[in-house]
Amino acid sequence: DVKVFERGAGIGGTWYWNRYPGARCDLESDSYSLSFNDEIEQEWNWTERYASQPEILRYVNFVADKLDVRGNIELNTTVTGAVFDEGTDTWTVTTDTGASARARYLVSATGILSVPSMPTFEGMDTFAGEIYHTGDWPHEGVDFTGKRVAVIGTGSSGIQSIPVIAEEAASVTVFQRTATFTVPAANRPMTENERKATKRSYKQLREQMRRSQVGVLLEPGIGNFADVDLRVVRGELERRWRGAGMSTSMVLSDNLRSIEANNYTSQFVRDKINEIVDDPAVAKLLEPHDYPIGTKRLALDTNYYDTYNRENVKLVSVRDTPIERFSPAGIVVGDTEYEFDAIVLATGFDAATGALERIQFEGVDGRTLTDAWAEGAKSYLGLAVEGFPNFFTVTGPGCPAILTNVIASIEHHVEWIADYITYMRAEGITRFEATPDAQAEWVKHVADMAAMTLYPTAASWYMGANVPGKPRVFLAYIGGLHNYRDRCDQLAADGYVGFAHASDGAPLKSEQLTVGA
Ligand code: N01
Repeated sequence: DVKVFERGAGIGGTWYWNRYPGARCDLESDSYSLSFNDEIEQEWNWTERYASQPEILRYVNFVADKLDVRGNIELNTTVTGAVFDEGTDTWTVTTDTGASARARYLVSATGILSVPSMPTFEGMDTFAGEIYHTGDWPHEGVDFTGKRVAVIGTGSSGIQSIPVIAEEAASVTVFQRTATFTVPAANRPMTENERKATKRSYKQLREQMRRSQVGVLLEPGIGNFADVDLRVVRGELERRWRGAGMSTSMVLSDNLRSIEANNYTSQFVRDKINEIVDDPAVAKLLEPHDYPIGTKRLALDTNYYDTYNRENVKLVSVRDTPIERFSPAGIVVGDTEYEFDAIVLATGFDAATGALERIQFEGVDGRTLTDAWAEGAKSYLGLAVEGFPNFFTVTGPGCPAILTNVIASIEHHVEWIADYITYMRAEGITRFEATPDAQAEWVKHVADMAAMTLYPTAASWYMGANVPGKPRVFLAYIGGLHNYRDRCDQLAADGYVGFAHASDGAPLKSEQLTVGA
């Protein structure tokens, strides 16, 4: 018996909200899709190598209809609070519509990148034109024809939207604080033969994905920097640049552990930028130098660097001289006022913890999740939080999801949670809770693993570094989906090691609850 509350007027989460021009997935369509239902796999036809946002949203709706789950979902409903009652081992959930629900289990599926990070520039409310955020794009679309458009932010969302907006707008001015590494997506239509071949091999493909480091099949590295002939590395980088997507930065096996290896790969991309961009001064500004390649999410683009060769596109670096304020006419940087009709904020998200911390969760003794995470998010396996019994977090902080094909991680979590609930019902358990020791050990393990890599050297959203005041904690387990799955399976087989159980709650009819669709 499942009740789902969803803030949106429709389902789809990320793919419901992020409707900015050029939005598409950076993992291949046949990998970035659900694996648990043969009929869905066989009936759905992906049209492009990397699916666009509208196509993924159509897919989500196709799945919901196929599985007939819409009846369980209450749309247009924002969960505001959830309080655990120790007398009955139940959660009571409250919402902004007045609807509420009581349930034995509470499952958050509120997403990793679901709360747009809104900058607070002085004078924002005085700007006479329109302001849009890529993560909350108007559903009716935006017509930029003839408009002077500013884009602030050059992460994946900026990198995808800038080339498309530039084709339509009179002019585009990009305000870049940190140059991002991006590689060509080499997107193209899928052929009927490719679709047939994938459908025939889905079973093996999915199994390989589950047993992989990142939940998707990428080309392996060819060796460590110290051991390989650099002419071979260069040749392989050139080959992968033409269409290997995420694998492009992984030619050197130690790319995320050795700064020498990483420098080599980073320089290859910088050389490419200089080959593509006509104006050497613009190319110089576009060269990323602030972090090792791969320690922030690698972007996949379509014509991003080429776009800076267009007459109507201008790049303004705000690295050394930040945006001072918005004015009625536009944006002021230093002594210059730039005038615009519209400003696009591609400024990212309050990732991983943002959506959860906006709900007033009260666990044991009335302690809130915000208090529990005041010094940084802590969780056991990214699935449960000490002090918050009967509460599961799908893709919670400390699980591998951020660094993987998120669909593969979500499927693992959902299956594991369902198995655990089945186990508890069979055992007559009415309450589970992560133990303090298990959580502390996991948090330390996640941090130790991250410290073995270059990841913590980047001021990334993986570290919470993009949100002013957010504690800097590496929010993902880098040990790989395969190892994580093994660990979760083993502790389940051993009787759910690391969880405390009790069996004294009052019996409930309604037992499961999910927030987020
Ligand atoms: O957000 P981001 P995003 N003044 O945080 C800049 C996924 N995704 O929405 O780096 C000036 O990466 C900020 O600058 P800096 C993917 O996982 C996937 O682009 O903080 N600039 C940065 O350039 C991705 O990693 C897909 O110095 C300011 C940008 O805004 C994640 O979502 C597509 C600023 C934010 O970049 C987030 O990507 C899109 C300020 N005050 C997204 N504040 C695909 O599947 C922020 N910035 C392809």
